[in-house]
Amino acid sequence: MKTTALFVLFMVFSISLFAENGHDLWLRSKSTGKINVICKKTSPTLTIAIQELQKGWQGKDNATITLTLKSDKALKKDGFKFNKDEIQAGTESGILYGVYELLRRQQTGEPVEEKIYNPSYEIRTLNHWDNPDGSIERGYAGKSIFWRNGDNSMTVTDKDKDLWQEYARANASVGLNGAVLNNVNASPLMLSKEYLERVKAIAEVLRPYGIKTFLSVKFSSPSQIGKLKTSDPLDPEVIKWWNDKVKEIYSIIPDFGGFLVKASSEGQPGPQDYERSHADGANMMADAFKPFGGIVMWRAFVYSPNDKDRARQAYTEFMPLDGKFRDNVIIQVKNGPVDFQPREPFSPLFGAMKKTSLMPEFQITQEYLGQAIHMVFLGPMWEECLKSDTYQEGPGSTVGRSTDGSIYPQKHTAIAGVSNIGLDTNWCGHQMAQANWYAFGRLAWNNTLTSEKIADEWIKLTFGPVKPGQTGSLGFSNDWTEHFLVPVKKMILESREAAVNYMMPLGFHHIFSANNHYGPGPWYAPKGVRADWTPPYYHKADTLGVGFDRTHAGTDAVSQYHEPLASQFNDLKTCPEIYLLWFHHLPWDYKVSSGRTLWDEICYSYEKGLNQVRDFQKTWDKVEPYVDKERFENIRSKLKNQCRNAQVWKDACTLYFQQFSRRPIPYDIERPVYELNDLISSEVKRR
Ligand code: GCW
Repeated sequence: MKTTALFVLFMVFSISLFAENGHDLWLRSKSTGKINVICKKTSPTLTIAIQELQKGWQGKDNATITLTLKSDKALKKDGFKFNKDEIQAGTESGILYGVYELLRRQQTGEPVEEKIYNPSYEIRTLNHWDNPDGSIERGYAGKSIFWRNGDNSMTVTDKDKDLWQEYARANASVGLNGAVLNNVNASPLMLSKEYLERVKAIAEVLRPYGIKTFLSVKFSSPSQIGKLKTSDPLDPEVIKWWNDKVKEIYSIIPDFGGFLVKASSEGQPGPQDYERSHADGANMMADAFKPFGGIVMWRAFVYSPNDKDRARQAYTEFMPLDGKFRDNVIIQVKNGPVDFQPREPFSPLFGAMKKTSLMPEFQITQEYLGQAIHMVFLGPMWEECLKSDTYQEGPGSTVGRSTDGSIYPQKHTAIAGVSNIGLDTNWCGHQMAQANWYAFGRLAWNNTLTSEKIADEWIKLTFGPVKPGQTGSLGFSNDWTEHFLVPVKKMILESREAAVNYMMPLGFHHIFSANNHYGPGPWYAPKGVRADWTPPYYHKADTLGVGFDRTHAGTDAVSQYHEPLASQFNDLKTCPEIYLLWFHHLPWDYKVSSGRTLWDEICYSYEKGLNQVRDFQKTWDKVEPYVDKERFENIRSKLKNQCRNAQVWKDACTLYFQQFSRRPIPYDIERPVYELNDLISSEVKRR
């Protein structure tokens, strides 16, 4: 008897913990019952919706669901409504999103509330920084799924199509509806006939999942591939070239989304090469799109080497252009004023440009957050940004509300995330990094969701037991919830703050080594490298103190924020401590709120971050019985690496800054285990 029970228990475990390589993402769940679907229309999208219901149904056996295409004034494009046993939407993609929402609710055990679900943004897009040769700028999960090098680089294989379909499905399942297929540092090649044919093939696979394709373009394309003498946006031949190109694209891809443009930025060509403004450049392209309904996403990521404060420049360049852009131009603004740092205050452009559509750009790929080695859940970072109050139209004018059409009547609303996926089997390099793809999609759909809610869903879908009968609302046993969900969720939710602590606490930013943006390099300042590409420009440490003075007495970047923020950031008494060294240059013995000196607090923060990672390791080891071996080991070995690197960060930064502070590392924290010189020389070798 006893042996049989043990055997049954063994079977249950071996079934629910079968090896998983992570390729199925958060879409692992299988149907446990039969479902009848009534749908009067047929189409590729509706067929997918029906099949998804059949594949994933976890509700009452033999239930009937009706899919109804019917508009309703309260339904936005892509929105849907749950009525009793019915999903109603005005568009086919709305039906598909309704299906995914219903299935997610079944799988995570959430009630299916009968109400309307509308997306926060009209365009919810991934930006792929993929190059035509298949490499990916700041990609850490293998090569591009879209492009490759070699003789057959343009041949579309069945394998390509299968992968693109899986990609499309994953995106649609979280509500994403756009994909920019190539790097913003764009190759003009992308607009050639050959490449457009491949874009067409990709678009065909993505289309039934409601996903539109977009391309990044190089501003100098008319002169580079069009053989024109200039790419001046006001030149009639240039205007004609772009008009013809856009027309050609629509003849190949009739539902093409539009262009993403990085111009007059980091050495990329742009309108400023011809003494024209960003508005001249963007509007010229926007006019070409007008007849087709396409849009131009124009990036505001600009900074010149000569300015004394990089953080001020996007605002300085773009504010005078407010109101000068066509209504099918959206200015794409990174969350912070510098560059996807572990922590930045929000970009002051949000809410400030009142007559121009603005869209947030987040970075899913962890360029500055440990790449595919560190576990850093970015939900809390994006939530922090979206919920930041700009005060532009009084309290409550959050970044989210000032970009999603709630406050300003934008013709188009959009949000972009720089993708973290590649050809790696698990898509993202790190199993946990899948959570960031998921979180971006969920926030793009609903920018008021909490990270806690998103983490909860993702963990249940990604690690929940999958044995038939064990999923769904009844599927999460108390044991699993207590010993897996709760600790893993806590760990994930803490991970971003931990990264800030062991990398750049208290408002430090951009103190990375060289251009790889992985490890610490507060010392990095070789001769000949642009000052604003070296950390001393940002930390400004000397024997008197540390930090960037952006107050009225300094570069006055604080004035770009609406009151009461300008005063709050300017005044040491009210500046949030998380932004202390972002806005202030302070003496080492300045007293922070804990009562410690600034120097001691810096050391304690690094120590805290490192200890947090050590705790993550302990948490993860304890959940071993609840995870399949492959994914367990992947995460365990990554955490080990993360811990070693957190130690490097702590030692490098405390020892480096100690040269200026000339104070002891507080005696009750662990002593450094590395020598500063060794860290510097090993970093120099890696450059
Ligand atoms: O974060 C920086 C990156 C560049 C990137 C640039 C941008 C695509 O280091 O690799 O280029 O931002 O966003 O344009």
